[in-house]
Amino acid sequence: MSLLIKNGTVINAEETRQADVYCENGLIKAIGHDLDVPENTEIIDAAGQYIMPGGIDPHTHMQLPFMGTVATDDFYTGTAAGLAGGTTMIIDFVIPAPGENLLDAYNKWMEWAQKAAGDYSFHVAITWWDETVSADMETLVRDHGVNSFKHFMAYKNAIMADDEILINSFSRSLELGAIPTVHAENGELVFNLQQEMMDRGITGPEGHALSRPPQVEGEAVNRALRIAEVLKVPIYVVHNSCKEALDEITRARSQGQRVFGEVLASHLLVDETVYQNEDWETAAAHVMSPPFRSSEHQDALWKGLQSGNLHTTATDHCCFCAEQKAAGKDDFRLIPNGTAGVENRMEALWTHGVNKGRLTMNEFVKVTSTNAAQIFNIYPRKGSVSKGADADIVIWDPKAKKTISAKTHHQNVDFNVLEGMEVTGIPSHTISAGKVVYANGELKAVKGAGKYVNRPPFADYFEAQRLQTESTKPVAVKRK
Ligand code: DUC
Ligand code: ZN
Ligand code: ZN
Ligand code: ZN
Repeated sequence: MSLLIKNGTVINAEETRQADVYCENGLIKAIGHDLDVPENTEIIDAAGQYIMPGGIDPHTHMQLPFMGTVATDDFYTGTAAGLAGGTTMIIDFVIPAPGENLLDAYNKWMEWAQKAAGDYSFHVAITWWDETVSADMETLVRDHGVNSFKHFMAYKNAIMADDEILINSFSRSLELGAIPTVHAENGELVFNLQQEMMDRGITGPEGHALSRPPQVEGEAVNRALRIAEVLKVPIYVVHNSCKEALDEITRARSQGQRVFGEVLASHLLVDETVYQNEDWETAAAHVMSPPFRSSEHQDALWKGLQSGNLHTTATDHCCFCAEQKAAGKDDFRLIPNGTAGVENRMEALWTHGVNKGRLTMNEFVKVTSTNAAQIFNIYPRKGSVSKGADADIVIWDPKAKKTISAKTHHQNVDFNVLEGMEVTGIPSHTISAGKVVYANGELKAVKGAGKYVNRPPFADYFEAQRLQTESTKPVAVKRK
């Protein structure tokens, strides 16, 4: 099985060059000109197009059991939709219920993911704490290729991690060479504000946004970063949606902390007015956490990406249809949180990032693929069009146009938060493990073709963190 992509321009995070790319047995075998290839090699002419590393979406929730229901895109339909949009790998979340054994949960998710059409990996959430959790974290890192642990600082009475859990788990992560990640919202404050909204008779989706103001997020980001600072552990903050969150990250980074920040394409492109929509269903379809914000926050987030204080773009892809959202008809607290996006992230970011000069093409590759690969330690196998890397590639037609719509998307959900958005710059072909899985509008995803990607523990910056910890350990005062 061999494939030659000819006449295109290779765009990596660090370089742009004219070259042909030859793939064989799932890997990139050669890059250059006038390559010698076997006779039966499939050829794609990419003249006028860009050859980029396939997108990595580091934040998805396929078939997540959540808030009394299950997200509608499963690992097959969700990864297939990703492939249609140039995303060739997802990092999803194993979320054990409090008290549930971590390895049991991991195995359950692994079984669900066997039908994935593209590559996948797992962050594992720490939702409770005891010695067995600590031991299972080690097993996950050592034997199962998990190098990141997620903490929900919101969702009180469900999966919320309090400070005790954060501190135990962050410390353990440092010992294991794994990176802690946080969903940063103050869950106690959200709980309190939700009750206040209900008491005021605000039962609709606008109550969702009103109970999660930016300060709720800023406080939690600050708390997580300060805990990480004291424990000297690197940290990754998922879905930063507001200036308050970004400001904390920027401050901590300027003080030398190893902090990484993620932003969702939807937070960059959809604003808070959606919750004022008079149509309940439309407003409810946008309920996700953190909620959409005002344009002032969106501007700040774009600048965060530009300045390098935010590193990755994701979707938090978590689909619920109208009938599922309807569970919260009389109480916004019961509307399942989540929106779709895995299919549209790259084209929307290209259109509103590259085409508007907010991102260079190389920066686009960084924030859609390379940075995630580096932060989660799978680079250069992923996130790079280079010899020896996995042949996960998107061939990008910068002139092609389409209009995003739930009527035509591949995501298994009846709503698209980017409905009606016209994009210029979309994939002409997506290649996964050296095979063409999407070509000129035709999806050829293969159920079960995706592979689990092991992510080894980090060596270098964890060693650096440990050295710092050693050299700054307090000592007792010597007394006579
Ligand atoms: N936020 C969502 O909107 N959905 C899934 C989980 C989350 O944190
Ligand atoms: Zn050539
Ligand atoms: Zn979250
Ligand atoms: Zn999420």
